Amino acid sequence: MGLVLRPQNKKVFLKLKTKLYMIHTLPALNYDFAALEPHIDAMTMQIHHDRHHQAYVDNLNKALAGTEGESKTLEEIFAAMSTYPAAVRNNGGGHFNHSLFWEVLANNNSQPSVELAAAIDATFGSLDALKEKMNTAGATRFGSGWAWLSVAGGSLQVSSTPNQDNPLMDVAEVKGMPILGIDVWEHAYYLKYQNKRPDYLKAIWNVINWDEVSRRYKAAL
Ligand code: MN3
Repeated sequence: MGLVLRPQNKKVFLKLKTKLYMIHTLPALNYDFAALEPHIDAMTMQIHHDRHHQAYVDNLNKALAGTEGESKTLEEIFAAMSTYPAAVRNNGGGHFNHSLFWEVLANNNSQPSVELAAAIDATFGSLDALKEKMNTAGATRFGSGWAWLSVAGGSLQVSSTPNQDNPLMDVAEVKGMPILGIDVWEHAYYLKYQNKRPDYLKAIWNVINWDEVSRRYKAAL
C-alpha cells in the first residue's frame, strides 16, 4: 500500500511546486486588437495573443516545472538550447518571439532612426531592399517560422528560422540579437490573407514600429 501512496503524494507535491514556480506570464498588448487594422485584423490579433501566445506561456511553465530551467532567463536557456527538451525550445521560443513581435508592431507611421537608416542603407542598399530581403526570407520559409532582422558584431543581418526558433538560440544557423521578427505561421495571417503569405508580408510593413526597432538596434550595438 505504501508503494502505491508514495507516488500519489509526490504528484501532489509537484503540482504545488508547479504553481509556486510559474514565472512566465503573458504580456499585455500596448494597443487594442483593432489598432493594426486593416493590415492585421482584430480577430487575428485577439486569437494570436490571447490563445496562441497564452498557450506558449502555459506550456513553457509546464515544461520547466521542477527543472533547473525554472531559475533561468529565456536568454540563458536559448544560449544552451540544444541541452533542453523540445517543449522548452518550442514554447520558450514561442513566448519570447511573440513578446518581441507585439512590441515591434504599431500603427504609428514611424521611420527608422537616423543611425538605423544609415546602417540599413550601408548593409542592404535601401529600406525597400531590406523589406524585399525579409519578405523573401519569410515567403521561402517552408512551413512555419519567422523572418528576422538581427545584429551580430555590430552588423545587421536578415535570416529566417523554422518553428519557434530565433537567432539567440545555439541551434540557429544565423545567430545574433533579434531587433525585428515577423511571424510567418499561418495563424498570424490566415483569417484575412488565407494562403497568400506574400500579401501579408507586404502589408505588415505598414505597421512596423520603427521607434521600437530603432531602440532595440541601439541597445544591441
Ligand atoms: Mn504566432
